[in-house]
Amino acid sequence: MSKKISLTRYLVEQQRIDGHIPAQLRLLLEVVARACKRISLTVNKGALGGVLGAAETENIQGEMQKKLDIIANEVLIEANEWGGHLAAMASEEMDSIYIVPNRYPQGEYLLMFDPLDGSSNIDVNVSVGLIFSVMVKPEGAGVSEQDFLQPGNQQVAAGYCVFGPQTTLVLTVGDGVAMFTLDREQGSFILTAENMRVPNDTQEFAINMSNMRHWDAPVKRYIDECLQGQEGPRGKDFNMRWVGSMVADVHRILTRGGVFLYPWDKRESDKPGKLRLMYEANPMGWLIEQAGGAASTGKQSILDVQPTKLHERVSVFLGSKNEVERIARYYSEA
Ligand code: FBP
Repeated sequence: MSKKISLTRYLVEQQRIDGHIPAQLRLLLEVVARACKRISLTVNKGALGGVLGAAETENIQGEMQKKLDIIANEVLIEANEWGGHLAAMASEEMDSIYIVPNRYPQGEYLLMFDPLDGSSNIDVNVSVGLIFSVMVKPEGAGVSEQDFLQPGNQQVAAGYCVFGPQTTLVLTVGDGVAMFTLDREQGSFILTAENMRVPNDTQEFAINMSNMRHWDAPVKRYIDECLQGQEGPRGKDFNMRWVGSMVADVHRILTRGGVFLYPWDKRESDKPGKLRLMYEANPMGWLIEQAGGAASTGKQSILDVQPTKLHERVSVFLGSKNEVERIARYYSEA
């Protein structure tokens, strides 16, 4: 990639050449990218900026919020509420939807986000990130939580930003997956990969192994066979990686393949899983599918799940197609 193509230029060309993205959506993506830059700088400061540690408040999921969860959430709200491209926003860190105040023009899009994913890694200098999903508000006056409850296959844009050794923004508007790296000197995101592809096969799985005794039979069978390696039914050795930040684990899979599993488990048997459908599983699932991979709950494609509530949880299997399909087959055989 010789010429340095900025995110703005990439989006303008996508809009001009393919007419793939309407002007308002392009603006929205540029605003989200600007917010990512601000959050990246704040995360990067760490203890020097006094931003590490807990915030003494809980979110609707009953999780203790981190200071950076709240800071990142506020940066995204402030950046996006006045631009005229949004009707409302929803976040992991907000109980209900945030409707754009009447003092600003109401737009046609709905933005959902996990403002800081990988909370357990924030204070220990391990990669964290931001995940977002964009949908169109259904016709009709006003906006409500019901307008957000659309299946993932209705997304018009999705992406994540990893705040790690590099700050990397990865996104799709339904025409493949592109990656941009923040050039801190220029202060702009530069295109560093296009048409990212996830290989169909892999020898690397990502799961929190400490939960093994709580898994259901299909997951136990799948991981067991991977661990048996060459001597086992898979006839090949598997490696394991688990960062504990979904953005970092999924970024590795988009970069070199792999399969990510966060299944239902008996610890909270009344919940379908830990990860949230609207602003974790849907955007990551669409990115992986746009890169030739697959995303499943074990029983159906994640993108076909009809949501019933904003902070709904779901079982997640995503990555290299043949592995995700094998896990789904084990569920159908169970
Ligand atoms: P949040 O940090 O946004 O709550 O996300 C959940 C998450 O941290 C994912 O990023 C990650 O994949 C998973 O939970 C890690 O879970 P565990 O701590 O059980 O390994």
